Amino acid sequence: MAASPPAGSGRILAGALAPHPPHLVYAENPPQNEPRAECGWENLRWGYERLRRNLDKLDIDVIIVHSPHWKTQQGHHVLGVPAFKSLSVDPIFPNLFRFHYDMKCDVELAEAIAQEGAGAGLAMQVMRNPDFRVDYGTITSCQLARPAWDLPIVAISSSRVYFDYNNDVGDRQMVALGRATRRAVERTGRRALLLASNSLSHRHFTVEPEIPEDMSQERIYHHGQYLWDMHVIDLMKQGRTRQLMAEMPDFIEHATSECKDGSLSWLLGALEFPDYPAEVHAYGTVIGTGNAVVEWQPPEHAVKGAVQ
Ligand code: 2X7
Ligand code: FE2
Repeated sequence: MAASPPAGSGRILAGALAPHPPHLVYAENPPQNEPRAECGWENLRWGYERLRRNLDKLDIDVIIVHSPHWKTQQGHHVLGVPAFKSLSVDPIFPNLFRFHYDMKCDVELAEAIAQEGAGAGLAMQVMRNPDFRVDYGTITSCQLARPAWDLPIVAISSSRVYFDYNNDVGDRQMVALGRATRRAVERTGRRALLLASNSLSHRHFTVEPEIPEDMSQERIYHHGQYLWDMHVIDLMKQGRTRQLMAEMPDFIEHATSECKDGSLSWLLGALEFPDYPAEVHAYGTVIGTGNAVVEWQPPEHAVKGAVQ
């Protein structure tokens, strides 16, 4: 970043649940991705288009993304190198995602998040390895929310706390990390967009169709998980995010949800548990997993005429 904005003037302009199935990037055919697709998963991709139209009206200067696919064993890590350029290959779907990324990072804000998190008793690390390969969850959510790659990123890892302890301990840490993120944004004067990169229900097919984008093969995997997804989305639409947090440990277990990696709990903590309605842009499955594109714009700086 050029000059640092005045301290204390920062705020979160918007937050989004921005799921990262690499299939969505594959289906869009951006020049950075090597494989070519005919089409696919339009419902979700058009939902992302609506999200982008809303976000483009905001004066955002940084994107902070929490990704389930940068898994760190010891605490929560943030990227602390000014730029990364390399090839990201999805380990499960190398046929769909071979993406040449070139991204800038906001190291000052990353360090502020690490400081605020440590001050709240969390184990925090700043990742300083310039050869580090950025995970596909971070890249996919950023590409779908802001394909121009014109803003610096802060990427936050998914610590194993849910797996080492339990869902309640995991959620408590992620809410604390969300609040630490908010304090860091305010202290450093940033105007931030926050992306929680996870899917909702996460049971998926074990055999890929011969043509990955053959939409006659895409469907809800399990009715019980679908009902959970609808319930969770309904709570978001009603602004009942405290109830959503209370039910999160059960949702994670019953729907094998990717929320177990903490991204959504982090976002809700950072947004101080919105009681205003979320804007749900899309819901759809990708290899049977449930994915929703959801936007929260705090009412004090919501854009008039946003696409609803
Ligand atoms: O990482 C993912 C995911 N969360 C959901 C669907 C398909 C692929 O990758
Ligand atoms: Fe994932």
